[in-house]
Amino acid sequence: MKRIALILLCLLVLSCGNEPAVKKNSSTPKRVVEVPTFNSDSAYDFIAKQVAFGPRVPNSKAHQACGAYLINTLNGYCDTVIVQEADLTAFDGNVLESKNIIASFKPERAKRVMLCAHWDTRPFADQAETNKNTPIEGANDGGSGVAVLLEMARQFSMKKPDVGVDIILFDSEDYGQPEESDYPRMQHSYCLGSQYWAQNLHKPNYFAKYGILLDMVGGKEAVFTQELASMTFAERTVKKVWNTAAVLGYGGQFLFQKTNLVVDDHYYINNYANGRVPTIDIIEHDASRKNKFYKHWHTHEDKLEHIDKNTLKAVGQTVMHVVYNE
Ligand code: AHN
Ligand code: ZN
Repeated sequence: MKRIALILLCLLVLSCGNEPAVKKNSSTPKRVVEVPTFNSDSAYDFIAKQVAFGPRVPNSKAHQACGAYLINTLNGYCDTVIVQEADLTAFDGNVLESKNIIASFKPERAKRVMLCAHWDTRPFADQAETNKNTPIEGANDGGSGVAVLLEMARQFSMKKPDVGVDIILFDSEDYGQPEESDYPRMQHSYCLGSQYWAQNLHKPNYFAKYGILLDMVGGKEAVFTQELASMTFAERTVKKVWNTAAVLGYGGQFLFQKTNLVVDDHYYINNYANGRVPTIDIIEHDASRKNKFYKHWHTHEDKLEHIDKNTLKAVGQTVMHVVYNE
């Protein structure tokens, strides 16, 4: 009997000492997150789908149809979709029936990130030599950013990131006044949808840790530099994204090189939304060109055939890695 009591006592002592070898505290290394693979074939198909509607110029049939397609597609992947409608007056007096599309994962989560792109395309080709007044296909300028976000939404639907995510597709970004224009000069004629959103948030107290804008992210051998407004308002996020790209092997496309201001959607988000969403711009920078952007920028050559899946992959995988690690 004594012997049994002794064995029981020993077992008790042993089981009490059976604590986990590593205590969970602040010194525990950061958790390792499995990041799904960004599928660039799927992203490419999302560009093809948009381009097939025709140029997505505000107030056109193609714009209307593509908007419906984007809302429907995001509804299939995300928890909620809010459509913010606004009539926005362009430099030429046209009132653009605009739709900002806001699709969310975990809309109740306080900790969130915002990812955005513009979905409309330019009504002119003012950088082209001929037919400057006919619209562009906008495979890269309009199509690519949206497509990368749609593919990310598809991935998020299969494996939700811990952080809340808002994907915002801005409208009426590219109806800006051409340099040669007979209309009186209008200030801030680009980015009408994001200007409206930044001054009329879709939720009154909307806040995100940071925002990432994707613009022209499908060009062959595109390089992305550290643009001034991104560095001024969201330097930590620029560093996080560029360091992540380097770790993933995309350092050849994400250059640690500082470049001049680009007045893009992020500029208005940073300036008008009271620092609620410090936002960076991932936009192709071409040092060899006077316009500094994608080589087919605002020409009729901005077509699907010039889209490079490797660039879509570099951007999509990098941003996904950042999001899943929040
Ligand atoms: C300007 O051309 C003033 N900003 C560049 C914004 C833009 C146009 N992104 C794509 N198309
Ligand atoms: Zn453009």
